[in-house]
Amino acid sequence: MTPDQMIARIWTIRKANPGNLMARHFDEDYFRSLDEPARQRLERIIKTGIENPDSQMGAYAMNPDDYDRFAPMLDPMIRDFHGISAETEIAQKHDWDTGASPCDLGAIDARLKEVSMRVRVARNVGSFPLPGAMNKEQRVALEKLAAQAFARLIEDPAFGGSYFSITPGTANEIDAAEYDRRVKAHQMFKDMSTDRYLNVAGISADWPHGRGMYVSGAEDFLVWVGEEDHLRIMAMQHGGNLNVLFERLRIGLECLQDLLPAFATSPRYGNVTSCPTNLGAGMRASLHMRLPGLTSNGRDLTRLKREAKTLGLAVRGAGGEHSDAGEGGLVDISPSARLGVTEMEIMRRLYDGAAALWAMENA
Ligand code: DAR
Repeated sequence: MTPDQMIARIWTIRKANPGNLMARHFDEDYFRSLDEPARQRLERIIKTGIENPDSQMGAYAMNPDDYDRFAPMLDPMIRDFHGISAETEIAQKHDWDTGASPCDLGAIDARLKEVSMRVRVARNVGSFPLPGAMNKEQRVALEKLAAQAFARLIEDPAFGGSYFSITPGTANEIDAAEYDRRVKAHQMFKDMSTDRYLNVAGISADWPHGRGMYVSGAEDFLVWVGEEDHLRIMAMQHGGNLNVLFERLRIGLECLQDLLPAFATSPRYGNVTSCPTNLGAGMRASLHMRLPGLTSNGRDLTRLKREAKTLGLAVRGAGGEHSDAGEGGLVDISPSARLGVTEMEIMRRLYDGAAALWAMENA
């Protein structure tokens, strides 16, 4: 596709898919002001949004410095998605003081002692390209680095556990049956080669090489290797006490930080991630709740999404991104904000939002 053909296609997408932030903020003069190597780099970043017009963001960074190198194009998209005005200075701050503010949903209602909670952070090792631009050797090399770190975690009684690789021929390789079992258990990530957004961006290339998952002995601390980011580090528990959940993540994250090369960070955007939607804290905190009243028993999420949005929450099915509500109105709710908010603000918003939705459900 020539530059003129690409630009014409973007204008068509801008009209037909107004939610596509890449098309909404594409600046032809800026693009044409770039030299050929820079144009090619930017085309790789926005290719997913061109070939998938229904994209929300429509771009994935290929290298940690893309966010600064292509700020005239990416910053307006980032501000639009994260709700940050052009006048506001972006300077990501961090707060992991998990004991400062009690957030125990079980203390609100005993029935909330059973909610399933998960909080994950995305991290990328700064000395590698981001997943969209890695070759197979780099993917396997990164996995080897991560597996060495996990070996140290496995020796630690506070973690223990195992590392499961899906890279053919590796010592920790699991077979297809075990892989499927772990996916069904909501532990391992799904086959990325079926995701058209990730395929176009190159993020799912070389599947399944360089991919795997660490699971702690208690199965409450997991690390995905080689998914949309180099690492997705997560804690998962039942019970409603968000302080305990976040503290588990904080401890595990600090251990990994000490065992791995430096993570990619930006003074403005905080943790650097493949997708601009994950910048900042790089955190998605979520919990599953049964809200049959607010979802017409899972058949219609319209009202719940409307109410949740006023609380700064996003709603999706319990089966992950692009899934429907589960039995009895089982949904996944999570704070939308990730950039410009600290980890503790995210925890508080999840707690306050879940409490408010529970009150609406039982009004
Ligand atoms: N397909 C991408 C998804 C954006 C948010 N979700 C992520 N990063 N998993 C889009 O631009 O729509």
